[in-house]
Amino acid sequence: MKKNYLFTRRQIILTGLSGIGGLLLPGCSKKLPPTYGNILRMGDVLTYVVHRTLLPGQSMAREYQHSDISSFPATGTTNPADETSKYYSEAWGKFHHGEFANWGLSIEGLVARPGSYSLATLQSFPNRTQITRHTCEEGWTAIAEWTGVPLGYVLQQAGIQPNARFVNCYAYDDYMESIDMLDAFHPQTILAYGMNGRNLPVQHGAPVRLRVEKQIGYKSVKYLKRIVVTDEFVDVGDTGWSWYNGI
Ligand SMILES: Nc1nc2c(c(=O)[nH]1)N[C@H]1C(S)=C(S)[C@@H](COP(=O)(O)O)O[C@H]1N2
Ligand SMILES: [Mo]
Repeated sequence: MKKNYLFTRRQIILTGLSGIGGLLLPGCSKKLPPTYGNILRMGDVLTYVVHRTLLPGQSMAREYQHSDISSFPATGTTNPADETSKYYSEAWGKFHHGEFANWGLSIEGLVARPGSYSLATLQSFPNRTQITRHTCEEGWTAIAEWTGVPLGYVLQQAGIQPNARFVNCYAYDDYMESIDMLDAFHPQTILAYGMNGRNLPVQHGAPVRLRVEKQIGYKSVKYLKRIVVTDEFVDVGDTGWSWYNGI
């Protein structure tokens, strides 16, 4: 394993963190997490603004020891090649069949160099290994070791533009989640291809999933297909889950 990658303060300041200021400006509703017209959801925005202005943005999620690693349930989609599933993906099935040699993660949007990153390319980048606790909104937690490349490193490679505010992550099972720049450049936010010292298993999102350790479990998108950097909040509809769920 190569040494863990850390961002310099300068790199972080130079990229999208300027977006946080914009979030607090009145009159740019497309820049704020949505309330879906629901008065209760106003709390989401309040939590977000309070977290992002009062709390240290880059505090680390707790990391554990090898002896803390637990069994780990697989939830949501656990096999995109299942033809009986509503979320069946023929394309993912073909990549899986070819051991993901032809798989590529597309990075698009507000980047100078949009393109596709193969598994081998992602694995050649500096990596980080972390043992963390996953918290699912359904009420369970589990601890595992994850290995991958920091998302921020890949966004830098792609030439992320200063007006970037959100990173939208699309999966082969039509799942989608977005995160802001503080989470995207958080040192523990990684594109994980390894779990507990092995390749990422199918049921946990092979070949590459997002790990967002500072957010609740549903932000950690499995079966990654496309990452789109944008300056506008993309409303993917009301799943009943709050957009911001920092832990
Ligand atoms: N593509 C995709 N990503 C996903 C999901 C999903 O159904 N599809 N479920 C989410 C939820 S709610 C949780 S708790 C975790 C579950 O990850 P696991 O199956 O590795 O436990 O993945 C998240 N990422
Ligand atoms: Mo979850």
